[in-house]
Amino acid sequence: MEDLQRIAPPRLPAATYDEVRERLLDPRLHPVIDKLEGGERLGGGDGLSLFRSHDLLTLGILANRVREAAHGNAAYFNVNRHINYTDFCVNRCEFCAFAKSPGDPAGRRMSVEEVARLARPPAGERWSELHMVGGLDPSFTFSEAVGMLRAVRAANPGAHIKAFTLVEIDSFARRERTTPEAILGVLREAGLGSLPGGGAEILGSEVRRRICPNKISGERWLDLARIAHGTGIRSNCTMLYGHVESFEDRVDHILRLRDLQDETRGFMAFIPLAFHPKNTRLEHLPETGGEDNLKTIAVSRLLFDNIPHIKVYWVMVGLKIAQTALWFGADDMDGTVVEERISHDAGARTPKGVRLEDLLRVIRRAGRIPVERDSLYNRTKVYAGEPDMEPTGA
Ligand code: V47
Repeated sequence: MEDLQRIAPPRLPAATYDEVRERLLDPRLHPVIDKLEGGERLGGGDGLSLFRSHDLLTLGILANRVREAAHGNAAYFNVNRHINYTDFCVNRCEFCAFAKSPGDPAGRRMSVEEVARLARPPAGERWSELHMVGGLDPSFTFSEAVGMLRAVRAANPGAHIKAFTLVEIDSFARRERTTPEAILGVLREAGLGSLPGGGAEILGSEVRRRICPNKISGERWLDLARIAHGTGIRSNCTMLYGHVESFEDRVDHILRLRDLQDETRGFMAFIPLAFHPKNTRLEHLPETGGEDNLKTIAVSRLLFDNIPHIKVYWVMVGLKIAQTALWFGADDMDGTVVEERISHDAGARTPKGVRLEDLLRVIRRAGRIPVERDSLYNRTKVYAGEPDMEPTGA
């Protein structure tokens, strides 16, 4: 893991493992603490003990130790914009409120000109990253995707383009009757910088059968990530949690990603995505709670000893939980986003985007140091200075 101690040393000394043991509420965590102290990798059983525990503060202290050992007091973010160019999708996953069936008058696909217009920041603003994903839209051809990338690159030459889920890459390869390697090569030449982490959902086949039966399998998603990393393209990985999955499914998902990361080292960040039920075919399910959101961040940090960054996606859990998560294992908050649709179509009550000043305030008020990064996690600006600790709001 990166050593950021030099730039952003922890402000408080981390609790020793003996201090953690003294305050432990859940004795089932003893073996996990022993392993962490001994530098031993946690296994599936440990992951389950952690997920099953309500000793949230212990989970937070343990995850925070790992987070601070790697990243000190830094909290990363970027200045980005999301663009969802088409909501038409043939997959029609049960958890998705964003997708429309091809031909549905409520759906919309943007023209290349419109996407390029959105990619160009207004005067006085800048976006260092454009995050672009869409549904599996049969009317959107691969050559149009390539044209879109070229147009976006011309409209905002300085921005890193993080685009297309592995599900879209698979669809392009099948429709073009070629390999994912060939698709990725053409996209890279047209301006693709990296791949976002969407489409992983829960990798296990039983959950997939229930929530996304038409989507590529978990094995295929992992194969595609392996292929992308093999071509030198880095990516993120996600986990959609809080629907029909069990803790076993979550642990299995995380360990499968961890195994692949041992092989490729191509994942930059892991992002747990909190399920939003409104307007989906799983609307009867409750929203995730703050306890689960913080726990999932903490357990992810503890199990992923090989993925450098754990991103708390403020769009899906809210700025207040995201801020708190900076003490529960998260070191990255995503970005300014500008216009998010996937979780907002499913009832998210967060703003669709935030201003840079808001992100800085949230991070500083958590007692962390805001560090702006590029899409490959190079630090571009450290916003040093003592945080304002007066308790006048988040
Ligand atoms: O793959 C869909 C999820 C993902 C819902 O790589 C939902 O930096 C919650 O992957 N409730 C897309 N989630 C978003 C995504 C992402 C977001 C931010 C950063 C990055 C990154 C990637 O959103 C989908 C799916 O797993 N999703 N519907 C829903 N109702």
